[in-house]
Amino acid sequence: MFNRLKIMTGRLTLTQLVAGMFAFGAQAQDASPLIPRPQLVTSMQGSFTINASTTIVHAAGQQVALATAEYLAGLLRPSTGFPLPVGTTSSAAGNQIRLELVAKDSSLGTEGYHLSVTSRGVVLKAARPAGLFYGVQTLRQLLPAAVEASTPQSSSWTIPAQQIRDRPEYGFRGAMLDVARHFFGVADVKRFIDLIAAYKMNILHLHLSDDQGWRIEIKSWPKLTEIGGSTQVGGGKGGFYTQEQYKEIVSYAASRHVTVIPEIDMPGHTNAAIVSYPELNCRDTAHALYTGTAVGFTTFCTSRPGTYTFIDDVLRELAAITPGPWLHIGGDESHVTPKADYIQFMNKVQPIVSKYGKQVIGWDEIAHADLQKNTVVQYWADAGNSKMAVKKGAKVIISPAKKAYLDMQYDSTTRLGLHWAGFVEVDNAYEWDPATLEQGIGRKDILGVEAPLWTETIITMDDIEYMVFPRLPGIAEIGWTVPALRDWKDYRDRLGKQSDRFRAMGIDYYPSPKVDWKK
Ligand code: TNX
Repeated sequence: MFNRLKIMTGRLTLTQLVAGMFAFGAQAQDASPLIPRPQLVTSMQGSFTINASTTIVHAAGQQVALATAEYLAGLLRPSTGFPLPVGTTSSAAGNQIRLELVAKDSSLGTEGYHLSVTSRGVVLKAARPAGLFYGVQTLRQLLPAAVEASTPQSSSWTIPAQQIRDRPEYGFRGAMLDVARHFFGVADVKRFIDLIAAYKMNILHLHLSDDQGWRIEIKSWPKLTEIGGSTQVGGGKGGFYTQEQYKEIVSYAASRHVTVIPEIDMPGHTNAAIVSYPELNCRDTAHALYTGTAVGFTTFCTSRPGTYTFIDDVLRELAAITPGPWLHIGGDESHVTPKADYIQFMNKVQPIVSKYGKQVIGWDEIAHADLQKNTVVQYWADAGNSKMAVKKGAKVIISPAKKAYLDMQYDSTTRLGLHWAGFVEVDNAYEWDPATLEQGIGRKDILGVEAPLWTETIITMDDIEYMVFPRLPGIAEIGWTVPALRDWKDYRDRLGKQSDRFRAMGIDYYPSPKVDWKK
């Protein structure tokens, strides 16, 4: 406990700390066990019940809160069947869910919120719109699970009275979807966004190109999608996003406070591009389209100027439709690129990304190159590479395959997935701390946490859900909740109580034997 207190005092005021100690006990009996666990919960007497006359309001003049108010109404109307009109008010009347942006509260940061539930109503305050959005996600979990249903339910929509003060540990909390090995359409990606945002994740990394497929329209190189997008693992028809569809994904994500990071993997993992334009390969041989699952057998020609003209065009077009600050340039498993060529290649490509106003992210192998000042390195397999990156001054995204890879099988009986990094059961995926995982990579070096889902064996949305749930809520909590408030047994109990919520959301989850699921 002493250590825990010491850690907490670094981040919380004494008052918050004392309240937090009470809350520690309070949440154990709480009927709404939240994931991710909030920083501070203070239970109170009484409750508030949403009924047919409840209104959702935002303070007059705060148009920016309107979008979140509408979003909340959209979540609550189908299952409650209530009209829940959205409007402005200047008076604090009863029976309202009130969303309010407060001028400045440095203790809330850009994503924090303060939620107050009393018998009179709900008041949600945040300094920024993202905070209101996360307060809404919390409110959602405080309601009975039936709130997630898409048709009217007969339930009492009661929320226990309480105060919650909350903000995330990391500003970067992500999931990755590999749409290259198997293609997933816009509707699936939107559902994926909704599912990660419900657990307060704010990054969607899209792995848009690989040996098996090129999934984003590049107008100056049309064969990339015409040819390179025409198949996938197993030989299915593949697919790609037009730039319009990509923009639709990006703006849907933004409406859920999720930033999209597009990845074009290079110089390896490039068979689909090379088949489309054989001159990208040194040997000018048009390889065949590839529908298997091997890795590391292709490379761009790093010595030809034309390769960089191509990359410049691709990254220019991608940067123009990507409002987020990052472009991911892959860089993993380039087994057939000589090391010196790889380094030279990465040294040339990083400035192209900068030229288009974006920041580079690369898989941990990129640490071998000269890293630009703001290049971010994603730790997935090689701790040595990642430590080298830190020594070079880079920030790191933590995605260790043995903990955070959502395509790893849960155990030897799992029908889907791979196990090259081991089996990753729900406890294994939860019981670790990014800041102590590797010596030499500390809290200050870490941008955040990301859980990738590679899709060699993943074909349908149901497959995605089965691998992502229930591990993703745990990774989301690792990104959101301070380590001092995280504990497997406590988490396991909260997770067990999410099962009816998963069902109401139509999530096809893996009922891990490590968890006592409350039916
Ligand atoms: C390694 S993770 C890869 C991917 C595979 C994945 C399967 C990474 C940067 N490279 O190409 O899909 O393993 O788990």
